[in-house]
Amino acid sequence: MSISDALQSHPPHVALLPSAGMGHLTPFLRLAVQLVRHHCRVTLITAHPTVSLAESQFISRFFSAFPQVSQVQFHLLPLDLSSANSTDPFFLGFEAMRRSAHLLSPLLASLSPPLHAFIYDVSLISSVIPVIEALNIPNYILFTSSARMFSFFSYFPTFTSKSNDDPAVFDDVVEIPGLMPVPKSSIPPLLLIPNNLFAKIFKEDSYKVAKLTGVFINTFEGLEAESLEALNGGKVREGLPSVFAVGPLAVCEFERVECGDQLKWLDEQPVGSVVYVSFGSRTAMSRDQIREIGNGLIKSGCRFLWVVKDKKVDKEEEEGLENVVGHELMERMKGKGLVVKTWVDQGEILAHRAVGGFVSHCGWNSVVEAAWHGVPILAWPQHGDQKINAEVVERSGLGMWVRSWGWGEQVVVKGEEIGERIREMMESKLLRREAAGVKEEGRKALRDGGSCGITFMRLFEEWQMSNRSI
Ligand code: UDP
Ligand code: G50
Repeated sequence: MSISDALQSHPPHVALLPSAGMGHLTPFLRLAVQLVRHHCRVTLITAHPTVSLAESQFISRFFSAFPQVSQVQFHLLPLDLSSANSTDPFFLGFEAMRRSAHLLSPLLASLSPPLHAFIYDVSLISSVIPVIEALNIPNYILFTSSARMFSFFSYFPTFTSKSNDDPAVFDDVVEIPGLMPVPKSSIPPLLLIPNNLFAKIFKEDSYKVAKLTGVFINTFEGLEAESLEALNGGKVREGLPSVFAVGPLAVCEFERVECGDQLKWLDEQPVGSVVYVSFGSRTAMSRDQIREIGNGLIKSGCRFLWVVKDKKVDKEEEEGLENVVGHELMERMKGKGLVVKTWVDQGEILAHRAVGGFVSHCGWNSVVEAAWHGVPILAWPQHGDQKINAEVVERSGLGMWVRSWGWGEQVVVKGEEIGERIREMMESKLLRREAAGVKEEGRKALRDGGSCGITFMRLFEEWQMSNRSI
């Protein structure tokens, strides 16, 4: 019997547990869709409450589209804020899940049929491992960033022990075997601040990666050959689990949101003439920087579709667009582009033929979506893993990065400079050609007989071997 016949008659049962934030939830739901399409039985464990409205709406849309996926609700215990050492609502979301992880034990044990695999978020590793080891279920994470960032994460215990654990004395570059060096300036800034919540989670979890059965990453050879080879070739750290490159994870139909006006406007613009500007789902910009971006867009002379964000969490967005951007600037932008302050359908925008460039913070989902459509990126990392992702963008040819712009809140980048760099990106034939090459590699990975299908088959074989009953 072939693997696909065996899968259809005895489908493996997989449970997924995403963590807080759209950047973490989105790739989980896209992976769930792939597993369903490969005939797996899928249970999605959803944490309540979610941090943002976008997350709860996304989850509802997913279950409406995939009624065959079972939902199990994971009710989080209230978090004692005084002991958490962070004010970031998404990190507090990670922590609430970590502190509630023991509640997963009865929940996972009661699933029927028994699980062949449990796939959960990277930010839960050290709290989930004790639970899962007691239940003896193969355990995987979906790493929600790049393979390069996973290399850094896996190598973190090695280089911090070399630096006596004091982040202040980290070397100027981190030399990860098999990879281009990571400069200190690219390290997620919170890791350089001792005792904050994110650094604590990152450190605890990175020590435990060898205990995982495997790691899923939304990436592909054409984008990250170097890191994938270093990871699976055993160079980065001894005893690392297998890394499964399951990307590019395709944007799915259930993600569509109403954006008729924007698409209609894009339909009226010439091919490749519009620059799309967005910094993802959880990055608010200072008012000063917002004004400079507006001036920069006008200066660039390009048409634009710009998504403004004023607050980290959507529930707190109160001010109207005009108040945030300013009346005078809004007037000057009229007829030149579209400015919105709502959730947009990024998948549809990047797919549109009018869009010729993307000013992006380099959240990993945005990078892979741009790669899928071959849209060149002007990288402007704001925080976290985004500089390490920008290194991938630059190296793969998908985009350009102006390092002197620094992290989001370090400096206010002037409109003049922003405008010039946008023009440079939009006019670069080289970038367009290289981005088209990355797109072609991504499409190849998803074709019949491509690397993505082969990776899934390898996994299913592993699951079948580990359990003769399927
Ligand atoms: N996104 C979207 N519309 C928006 C803002 C974000 O569809 O208005 C999606 C985007 O396509 C991506 C995800 O939300 O899939 C954001 O994840 P990413 O890793 O790019 O950045 P983060 O928001 O986590 O910083
Ligand atoms: C969010 C963030 C900062 C940051 C990251 C974020 C990542 C991604 C990978 O997702 O580095 C990662 C997340 C959580 C974790 C380990 C690794 O515990 O604001 O750096």
